[in-house]
This record gives sequence, C-alpha cells and structure tokens, in this order.
Amino acid sequence: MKSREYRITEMRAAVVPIKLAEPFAAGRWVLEATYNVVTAVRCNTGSYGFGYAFVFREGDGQTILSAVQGLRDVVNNRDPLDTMALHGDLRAAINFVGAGGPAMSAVGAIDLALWDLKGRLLEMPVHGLLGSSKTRIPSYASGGPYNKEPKALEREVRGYVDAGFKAIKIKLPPDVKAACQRIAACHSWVGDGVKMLYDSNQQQSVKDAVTIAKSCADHQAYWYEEPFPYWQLNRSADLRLQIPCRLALGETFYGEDPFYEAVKCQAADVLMPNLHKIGGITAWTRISGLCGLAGIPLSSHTMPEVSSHVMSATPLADMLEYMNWWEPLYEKPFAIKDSCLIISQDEPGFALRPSKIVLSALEI
Ligand code: SMN
Ligand code: MG
Repeated sequence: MKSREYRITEMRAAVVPIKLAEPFAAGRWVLEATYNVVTAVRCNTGSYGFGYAFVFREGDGQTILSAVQGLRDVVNNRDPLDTMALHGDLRAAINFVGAGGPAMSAVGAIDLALWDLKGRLLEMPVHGLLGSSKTRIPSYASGGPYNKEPKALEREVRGYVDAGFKAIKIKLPPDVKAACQRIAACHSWVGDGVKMLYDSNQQQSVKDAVTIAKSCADHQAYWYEEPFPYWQLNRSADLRLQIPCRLALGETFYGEDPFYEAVKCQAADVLMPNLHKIGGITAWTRISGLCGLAGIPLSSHTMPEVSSHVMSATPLADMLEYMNWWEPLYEKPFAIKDSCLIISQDEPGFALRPSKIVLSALEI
C-alpha cells in the first residue's frame, strides 16, 4: 500500500501498573510501582503500534490516560507515516493546556506508538528508520536505592559487576555525610575498572553539592547527576566548572525547549532526555541534532527498550540507562551482553511484542 492509503482508524490506551521488586528511595520519593499508560494506534491494515508513558502515582497515570484519550481527534483518519506533521499537530493541540507535564507525556506515548506502527508498516526497526543499523547499545545498570542497607547495596552492586556491567548508577541520600560514605563504599567494592555514577535527584544545596562532587572526584566517579532542582540551570553550570567528573541532568525536562536552555547556559556535560516527557522519538531527533551541534552527549533516561533505538541513532550517545522495570510490558525482553543492551532483530518497529497484560488492558 502507498503511504497515502494508510489511515489511522483507532487509538486505545490503558494504565498498566507494575510493582517494583522493592520500595525504591530516590530523592524525596519512595517508589512502589510504575503506572504505565500503554497506548495503541491502529490503522486500516489492522496493524497496531504500541507506545507508553510512565509515572509513579496511580492518579498521575489516570491524568495522562485522559490526556491521551483527549488527543484522539488529532490522530483519527490521519496517515500514520506522517509522524512529523502528526507530532506538530499534537504539540499544537496541547498548547493551551500547557506543553509539558501529563499533556506532553501523552504526546510522547502517542508518538512512540506511531513510530512503532511506521516500522511495522514499512517492515523496518525504528533504529533503521532513524538511519542506524547499530543494535549493541552501551548501557549502565541503574538501581541502588538509598533506602537499601550497605550490605544489601554491596550485594546489588557486585551483582551488576558479575553480570558484566562496566558502569553502575546508585542513588545518593540527601544527607551529605551518608552520600559521601556510599560513594567511598561503592568505589571500594568495584575498584577503578567500573564506572560509577551517582544521582542526588535534585536534593542538594550548592555547598553540599560541591562536597559530594569532590567526593565523586576523589573516587573517580564517571558522573554526578541532578544535584539541584531541575530549573536551576545556572547553579548546575557553575558547579560543572568546579568539578572534574561529568555533570548529568535532564530527566525532569518536559518537551524540547529546556534542552535548548541547558545547552545555551552550558549546564551539563551529559543530557538525559526521557522519551515520553520530551514528546517521543520525533522530539528526540531534534534534541539529538541540537546537542550534537553543541557537543553534548545524550544518555537515555529509563524506558530502556524503546530508548535503545534512539540511542542507536544518536551520534553523540553516552550510555543507555538500563533497569528491568518495564520487561513485564513485553513478551520477550532484550538481552544484555558485555554491558550492552542488544536490540532484537526478530521484528520491525521497536522489535517488541506487547505482553498479555498489555493486550488484555487494551482489550486487543
Ligand atoms: C530515577 C529514575 C526513576 C525512578 C527513580 C529515580 C533516577 C534515574 O533519577 O535517573 O534513574
Ligand atoms: Mg536521575
């Protein structure tokens, strides 16, 4: 069929909760579950594309679900291959409600579903549509909640090393002394052969962030993440110039414009787009172009399976953030080998089949 003959006939969405293996302390939060707003876009061939956005509170999942449903009129009867125009119309549609937060996450979930559908219709993987044949994506293991006792944390960190990861991220508690103790402990466990990344989740003051960053430097950390509230770009730019290790941020940015601001004020050494929060694959391609020109590497935040496709096609890609939290959404997870996430080549689109819990929630 020619592109002009494809038409979107239906968009469905539902919230799929996935309980975390254990309560997970990061920043001001103790997380118990993800609430995944799975979104399916169907076209006149009967093919479906699947995307999702996720949050950590059930009510927020309902809010994003409502935002997705409210955008049905924008996509109905449109050409699913026309992702650029569709993304523009979806962004325009949320202008008055606010091009951020739940509305932008809804755009992200829909855009992901459209790219999956495009791949299925054109029988290509999304990374191939983006111009890359790379399927081994360098990754770091992300976990280490700060509510975990030191012995349990050591077991987790050593488990990642035994699994072959060459880079590991843990969360730092807000208390500076405890944070520095964790940094020193991790370095003693893994030595200099494994890159350690540390994440404060926006909880530090300037002086305490300097103390922690110097501890990161003393222990050869690879990067220090989100010391400050996400809007304090000037503080991040100042801190970045005082410390030898990389400063990473960006997971809390909605849409594309905060990345423009962060590049302008040179706030970070690594920027970390979250695919649903920025508005999906289409948004990522623009952020990748901006940051590529500015010489700032990208590292995907969460959602490892779908993020692997954009990281494959990002010229200045750092590492992909890997955690197994979203595996229940898929029939068959991607493999991890030599600290790389391996994109399956079994099928087109994201190369991922929705699991039974997703299909049942969507009543497909
Ligand atoms: C994080 C991600 C998801 C849940 C809690 C904390 C963290 C990260 O900021 O970068 O992985
Ligand atoms: Mg983080």
